[in-house]
Amino acid sequence: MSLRIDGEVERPAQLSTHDLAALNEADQIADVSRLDPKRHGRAVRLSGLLAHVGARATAKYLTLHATADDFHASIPLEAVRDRAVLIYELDGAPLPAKAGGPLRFLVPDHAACRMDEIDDCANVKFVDHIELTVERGRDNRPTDEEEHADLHRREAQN
Ligand SMILES: Nc1nc2c(c(=O)[nH]1)N[C@H]1C(S)=C(S)[C@@H](COP(=O)(O)O)O[C@H]1N2
Ligand SMILES: [Mo]
Repeated sequence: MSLRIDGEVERPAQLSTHDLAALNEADQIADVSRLDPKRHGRAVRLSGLLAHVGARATAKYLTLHATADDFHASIPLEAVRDRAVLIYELDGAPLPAKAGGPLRFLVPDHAACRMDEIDDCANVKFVDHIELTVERGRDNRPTDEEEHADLHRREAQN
Protein backbone atom coordinates (compact mmCIF):
# COMPACT_ATOMS: atom_id res chain seq x y z
CA MET A 1 0.00 0.00 0.00
CA SER A 2 1.37 3.37 -0.91
CA LEU A 3 0.37 6.95 -1.44
CA ARG A 4 0.54 8.77 -4.74
CA ILE A 5 0.88 12.56 -4.66
CA ASP A 6 0.59 14.46 -7.90
CA GLY A 7 -1.02 17.39 -9.69
CA GLU A 8 0.38 20.87 -9.02
CA VAL A 9 3.67 19.62 -7.59
CA GLU A 10 7.26 19.80 -8.79
CA ARG A 11 8.09 16.18 -7.91
CA PRO A 12 5.14 13.76 -8.10
CA ALA A 13 5.79 10.86 -5.79
CA GLN A 14 4.67 7.40 -4.78
CA LEU A 15 5.40 6.98 -1.08
CA SER A 16 5.37 3.85 1.05
CA THR A 17 4.75 3.90 4.79
CA HIS A 18 8.49 3.53 5.13
CA ASP A 19 9.01 6.68 3.01
CA LEU A 20 6.52 8.59 5.17
CA ALA A 21 8.38 7.53 8.31
CA ALA A 22 11.62 8.74 6.73
CA LEU A 23 10.33 12.27 6.12
CA ASN A 24 11.76 15.10 8.21
CA GLU A 25 11.73 14.35 11.93
CA ALA A 26 10.32 17.85 12.55
CA ASP A 27 7.20 16.86 10.56
CA GLN A 28 6.61 13.61 12.46
CA ILE A 29 4.01 13.36 15.20
CA ALA A 30 4.70 10.42 17.50
CA ASP A 31 1.20 10.40 19.00
CA VAL A 32 -1.63 12.07 17.15
CA SER A 33 -3.91 11.85 20.21
CA ARG A 34 -2.16 14.98 21.43
CA LEU A 35 -3.82 16.83 18.54
CA ASP A 36 -7.12 14.95 18.61
CA PRO A 37 -7.89 12.77 21.64
CA LYS A 38 -10.16 10.49 19.57
CA ARG A 39 -7.40 9.49 17.13
CA HIS A 40 -4.30 7.45 17.73
CA GLY A 41 -1.10 6.59 15.98
CA ARG A 42 1.96 8.02 14.35
CA ALA A 43 1.48 10.73 11.75
CA VAL A 44 3.30 13.07 9.44
CA ARG A 45 2.30 16.66 8.84
CA LEU A 46 0.72 17.54 5.50
CA SER A 47 3.12 20.49 5.29
CA GLY A 48 6.04 18.04 5.39
CA LEU A 49 4.53 16.03 2.54
CA LEU A 50 3.92 19.18 0.52
CA ALA A 51 7.51 20.30 1.00
CA HIS A 52 8.74 16.85 -0.07
CA VAL A 53 6.86 16.95 -3.40
CA GLY A 54 7.32 20.68 -3.94
CA ALA A 55 3.74 21.95 -3.96
CA ARG A 56 3.34 24.78 -6.46
CA ALA A 57 1.86 28.15 -5.54
CA THR A 58 -0.88 27.42 -8.12
CA ALA A 59 -2.21 24.57 -5.94
CA LYS A 60 -5.43 25.75 -4.31
CA TYR A 61 -7.28 22.51 -3.62
CA LEU A 62 -6.30 19.28 -1.96
CA THR A 63 -8.22 16.29 -3.24
CA LEU A 64 -8.12 13.10 -1.19
CA HIS A 65 -8.98 9.86 -2.95
CA ALA A 66 -9.85 6.54 -1.30
CA THR A 67 -10.04 3.94 -4.05
CA ALA A 68 -10.99 1.23 -1.54
CA ASP A 69 -14.53 2.54 -1.06
CA ASP A 70 -14.63 5.15 -3.84
CA PHE A 71 -14.75 8.08 -1.40
CA HIS A 72 -13.34 11.47 -2.42
CA ALA A 73 -13.09 14.90 -0.81
CA SER A 74 -11.71 18.13 -2.22
CA ILE A 75 -10.94 20.92 0.22
CA PRO A 76 -9.29 24.34 0.05
CA LEU A 77 -5.59 23.78 0.69
CA GLU A 78 -5.03 27.00 2.61
CA ALA A 79 -7.47 25.99 5.34
CA VAL A 80 -5.62 22.78 6.18
CA ARG A 81 -2.03 23.09 4.98
CA ASP A 82 -0.60 23.93 8.41
CA ARG A 83 -2.69 21.63 10.59
CA ALA A 84 -3.68 18.48 8.70
CA VAL A 85 -1.76 15.25 9.19
CA LEU A 86 -1.62 11.79 7.67
CA ILE A 87 -1.75 8.91 10.16
CA TYR A 88 0.30 5.92 8.97
CA GLU A 89 1.14 3.72 11.95
CA LEU A 90 -0.34 2.42 15.18
CA ASP A 91 1.70 0.64 17.85
CA GLY A 92 4.52 -0.06 15.41
CA ALA A 93 2.23 -1.68 12.82
CA PRO A 94 0.33 -0.28 9.83
CA LEU A 95 -2.79 1.67 10.85
CA PRO A 96 -5.64 -0.91 10.87
CA ALA A 97 -8.59 -0.55 8.48
CA LYS A 98 -11.02 0.00 11.35
CA ALA A 99 -9.08 3.17 12.16
CA GLY A 100 -9.10 4.17 8.48
CA GLY A 101 -5.73 2.67 7.65
CA PRO A 102 -3.35 1.99 6.17
CA LEU A 103 -3.40 5.77 5.63
CA ARG A 104 -5.83 8.23 7.12
CA PHE A 105 -6.09 11.97 6.61
CA LEU A 106 -6.93 14.01 9.71
CA VAL A 107 -7.70 17.66 10.28
CA PRO A 108 -7.61 18.20 14.05
CA ASP A 109 -10.29 20.60 15.36
CA HIS A 110 -12.56 19.99 12.40
CA ALA A 111 -16.22 20.87 12.48
CA ALA A 112 -18.91 18.26 12.96
CA CYS A 113 -20.12 16.53 9.80
CA ARG A 114 -22.12 18.68 7.41
CA MET A 115 -21.41 21.88 9.39
CA ASP A 116 -18.53 23.14 7.29
CA GLU A 117 -16.42 22.38 4.23
CA ILE A 118 -13.75 20.97 6.52
CA ASP A 119 -15.69 18.54 8.63
CA ASP A 120 -15.33 15.02 9.95
CA CYS A 121 -16.32 13.75 6.49
CA ALA A 122 -13.10 15.28 5.14
CA ASN A 123 -11.05 13.01 7.39
CA VAL A 124 -10.69 10.55 4.55
CA LYS A 125 -9.87 6.98 5.48
CA PHE A 126 -7.94 4.53 3.24
CA VAL A 127 -6.33 7.43 1.34
CA ASP A 128 -4.21 6.19 -1.57
CA HIS A 129 -3.95 9.30 -3.75
CA ILE A 130 -3.59 12.98 -2.95
CA GLU A 131 -3.99 15.43 -5.78
CA LEU A 132 -3.20 19.14 -5.74
CA THR A 133 -5.24 21.18 -8.16
CA VAL A 134 -6.05 24.72 -9.24
CA GLU A 135 -9.80 24.09 -9.19
CA ARG A 136 -11.88 21.96 -6.86
CA GLY A 137 -11.50 18.28 -7.70
CA ARG A 138 -13.62 15.18 -7.24
CA ASP A 139 -15.77 15.26 -4.13
CA ASN A 140 -18.54 12.78 -3.38
CA ARG A 141 -19.05 13.54 0.29
CA PRO A 142 -22.69 13.44 1.33
CA THR A 143 -24.54 16.64 0.52
CA ASP A 144 -27.46 16.27 2.91
CA GLU A 145 -28.29 14.59 6.22
CA GLU A 146 -30.00 11.63 4.57
CA GLU A 147 -26.98 10.83 2.38
CA HIS A 148 -24.76 11.25 5.39
CA ALA A 149 -26.84 8.86 7.48
CA ASP A 150 -26.79 6.35 4.59
CA LEU A 151 -23.00 6.56 4.44
CA HIS A 152 -22.71 5.81 8.14
CA ARG A 153 -25.14 2.90 7.82
CA ARG A 154 -22.99 1.45 5.00
CA GLU A 155 -19.86 1.95 7.10
CA ALA A 156 -21.44 0.11 10.03
CA GLN A 157 -22.15 -2.90 7.79
CA ASN A 158 -18.56 -3.22 6.57
N1 LIG B 1 -12.80 6.52 2.76
C1 LIG B 1 -13.74 7.02 3.58
N2 LIG B 1 -13.41 8.00 4.44
C2 LIG B 1 -14.34 8.53 5.27
C3 LIG B 1 -15.70 8.10 5.21
C4 LIG B 1 -16.01 7.07 4.30
O1 LIG B 1 -17.17 6.60 4.19
N3 LIG B 1 -15.01 6.55 3.50
N4 LIG B 1 -16.64 8.69 6.05
C5 LIG B 1 -16.33 9.99 6.60
C6 LIG B 1 -17.23 10.37 7.68
S1 LIG B 1 -18.75 10.93 7.21
C7 LIG B 1 -16.86 10.35 8.99
S2 LIG B 1 -17.86 10.94 10.22
C8 LIG B 1 -15.54 9.82 9.40
C9 LIG B 1 -15.75 8.69 10.39
O2 LIG B 1 -14.51 8.21 10.84
P1 LIG B 1 -14.44 7.11 12.00
O3 LIG B 1 -15.18 5.89 11.48
O4 LIG B 1 -13.01 6.83 12.19
O5 LIG B 1 -15.09 7.71 13.19
O6 LIG B 1 -14.78 9.32 8.30
C10 LIG B 1 -14.89 10.07 7.11
N5 LIG B 1 -13.98 9.50 6.15
MO1 LIG C 1 -19.82 11.50 9.25
